[in-house]
Amino acid sequence: MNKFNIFIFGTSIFAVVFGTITKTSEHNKINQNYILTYFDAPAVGEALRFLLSYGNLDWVDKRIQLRQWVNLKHTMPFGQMPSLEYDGKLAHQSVAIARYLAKQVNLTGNNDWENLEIDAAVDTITDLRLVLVAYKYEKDPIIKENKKGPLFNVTLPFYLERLEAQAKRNRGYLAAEKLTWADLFFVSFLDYFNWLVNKDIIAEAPTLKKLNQTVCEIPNIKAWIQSRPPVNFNMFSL
Ligand SMILES: N[C@@H](CCC(=O)N[C@@H](CS)C(=O)NCC(=O)O)C(=O)O
Repeated sequence: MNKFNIFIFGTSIFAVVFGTITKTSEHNKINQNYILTYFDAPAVGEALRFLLSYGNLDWVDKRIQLRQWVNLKHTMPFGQMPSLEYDGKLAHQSVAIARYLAKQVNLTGNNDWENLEIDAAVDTITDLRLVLVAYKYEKDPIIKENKKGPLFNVTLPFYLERLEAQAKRNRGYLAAEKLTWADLFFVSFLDYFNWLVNKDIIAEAPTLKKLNQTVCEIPNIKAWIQSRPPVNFNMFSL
């Protein structure tokens, strides 16, 4: 090897080493953790916290107080939370995020039809949530009183009888005859639903009660429930 070749060889080694260092430090700049941003409440964010905990993923639980929200709202893709940050990217829409996380933690169906059943269960739970929220936040006391009978005597039994039957048909789960993200989604909402209507909505649904117990006893979920900040719904009582 003459002097020139040694120079070229040395330069190449330097380029490779330097390039690798540069790439690594750029790579390190990108945050590989998931950052879940939501209000300091369960509601629409809790299903995502359940899924991140279930999969033991590396995640940050970023909780926003109402007084901070005014300065943060414009940073969210559609002005709402939750959002999920990952690898320099920002996602929104809780159900889309939940479906993505379910894929990461293997809580999806085994085929397209099972995934359809899971999606339908999740959409049904969202339909129920919207009914309960509309009742809870009805400002006109007369309209609220008029909604009470139909909600408690017709709508809630309608949903719960069907969800109970669905769980019975699916070996105790909401879809696909196995534990899926629909089950975590449902159980994550239960405390919130009960708070919205001030009653235990699954009190007379033994299969759903068992499902609640099954999900809450999954070790990673149990650990999350035990370690999470105190549950606070009142921040939504605007
Ligand atoms: N479809 C959206 C709804 C999100 C949503 O309604 N977020 C509410 C909190 S639960 C929010 O950000 N409210 C504050 C605001 O709109 O300024 C999702 O599921 O992510």
